Amino acid sequence: MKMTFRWYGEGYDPIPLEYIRQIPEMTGIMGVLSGKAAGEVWEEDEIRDLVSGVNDAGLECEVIESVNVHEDIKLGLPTRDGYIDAYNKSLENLAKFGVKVVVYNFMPVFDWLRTELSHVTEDGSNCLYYDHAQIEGMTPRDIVEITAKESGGLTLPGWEPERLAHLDEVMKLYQDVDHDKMRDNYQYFLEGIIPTAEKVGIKMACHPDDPAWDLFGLPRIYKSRDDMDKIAGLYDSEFNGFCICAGSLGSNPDNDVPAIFREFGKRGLMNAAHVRNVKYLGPKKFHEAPHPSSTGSLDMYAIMEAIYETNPDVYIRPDHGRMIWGETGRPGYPLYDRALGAVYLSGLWEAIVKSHQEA
Ligand SMILES: [Mn+2]
Repeated sequence: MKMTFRWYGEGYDPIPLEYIRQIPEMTGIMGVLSGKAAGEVWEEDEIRDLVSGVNDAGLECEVIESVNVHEDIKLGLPTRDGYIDAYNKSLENLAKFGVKVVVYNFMPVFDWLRTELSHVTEDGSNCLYYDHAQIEGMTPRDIVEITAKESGGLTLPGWEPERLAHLDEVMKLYQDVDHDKMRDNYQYFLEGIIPTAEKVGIKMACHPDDPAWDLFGLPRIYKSRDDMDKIAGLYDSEFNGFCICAGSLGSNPDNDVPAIFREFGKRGLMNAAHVRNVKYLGPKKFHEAPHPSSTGSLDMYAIMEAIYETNPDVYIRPDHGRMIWGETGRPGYPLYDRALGAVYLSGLWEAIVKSHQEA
């Protein structure tokens, strides 16, 4: 496995690459062009600057996250063909600079969503928190405003101001899109881009909806093992795979997270992995936990073992972290707690590798 770290880029991420490089066993970043709106082409010179900057810091940039899919594609609007062409152009450009995997999502309107971004826990650290009872009294606009206010001036993925200006209009358009229609639109997108991904050698890795249930009546189609099976069936190719995110799927205790890693690893469809823990507090209520198994609801050893036994070369990263030791910054993406997470996962990995050698 290759341990990586999400990094938002110069001017967008308060964490210097040098600090990421100092995390033991860190090999690279999962990078992004943070200034890009969904639908825009990722140009060669922009990608070159990103990749060379990361390489100069002694890190690899083989995985890109958040080449965002334009809402018109998800809605199936006539304008989607132009956006699919742009997406293909971005893939072609990324491949020229050694990118091997692109993580993206097909979530309607919202990326991951929480009701509190700095929920104080008993040890004084703070973390991302979700309570569905709070959502039920809110409109989509309320949750957007809360998120913007709590994010400390940093734009969260999926919450770019230019997308939100059209929120009411987009919510209305989704009234005609149910889960099946959403999957049809997804299939149209996959038919448009997977041939290009295959040609240029980039494996696509779709990230789950987070949390793993429907919200505001929107059709969310990647919430469970069965959803993944349907997505895999939309376009049969190892280039149409998943970024399996333990914390996102783990928000719903009905999901057997280690089994999902194992099944889709075995099927050759685990193209990237986010490995983090989540603490289940009740129905549709959780907070994000430190990475170790003992502090949350997921069996992290079982997850890492499933990865080892099915796709030991996969790109992995710790996912959201808590704010600890007085750190401030982008909610969910601090240095310290994610570094602890990376080292913990590397420790599990060493133990698994050695125990398998001795067996
Ligand atoms: Mn994730």
